[in-house]
Amino acid sequence: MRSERLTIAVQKSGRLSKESIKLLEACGVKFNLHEARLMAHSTSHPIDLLRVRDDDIPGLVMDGVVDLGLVGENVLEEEQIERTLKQQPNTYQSLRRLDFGFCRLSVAVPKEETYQGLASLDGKKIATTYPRLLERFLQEQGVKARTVMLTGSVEVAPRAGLADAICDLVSTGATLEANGLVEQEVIFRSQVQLIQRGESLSDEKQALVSKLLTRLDGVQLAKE
Ligand code: PRT
Ligand code: ZN
Repeated sequence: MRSERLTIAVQKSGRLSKESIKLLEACGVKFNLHEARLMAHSTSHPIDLLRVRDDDIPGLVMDGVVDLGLVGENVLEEEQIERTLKQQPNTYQSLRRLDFGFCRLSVAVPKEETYQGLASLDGKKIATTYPRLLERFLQEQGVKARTVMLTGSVEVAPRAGLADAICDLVSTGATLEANGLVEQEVIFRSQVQLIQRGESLSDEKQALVSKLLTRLDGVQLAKE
């Protein structure tokens, strides 16, 4: 039997963790967080938090393992393209776009390279953690470049001779600057979304989600 507690997947530790918990708490949901634990139970509502790596959140929602998730659109869209190609479960409902986790996925090239538009990327190797988003962009733009998958340290790939350019997340631009890279193309803009699994929830759980959304809208409005 399915648990009657609403389960929400959030990032365990990283850029989205604090804001995710803060948002839920601002909605009146209280938690007893133990740093090391995967699960956290709400002391005020029938809600359980599942604290995982952000990359796992879209899949957990699409597989219906959790009811809701808070995740960046970059990770969400990458997973959806991947699952669509592999014919795996890929549905979810977007409930709200939230005002944190803002960033952009951009192509950047070493500053000593002359860049004359997308044609300059033809035949080049581009290192990225988001190969599906990058490939979709390249295909749409008719650019024939190769993608090199790296899960970390993408910004050092050109200097290390692993790639000619990179496609990575940017917020202030300081990391690109520090690595002698120049942002040339923004291929995707991202912020955090609250998502729900595609399959319907029990009436009780859906009623709790509606209550949460009402509070969330109040919190977001108060911030404006
Ligand atoms: O361990 P886990 O897998 O959960 O965490 P992670 O290390 O994969 O992710 P984390 O915590 O770094 O980022 C989580 C999410 O935050 C991302 O998926 C984005 O949705 C969002 N986000 C917002 C960012 C940034 N801004 C960001 N600037 N994620 C990463 N960065 C990195 C970027 O990759 C680059 O290394 O910050 C650097 C660039 O920042 P600037 O300010 O120098 O431009
Ligand atoms: Zn991650």
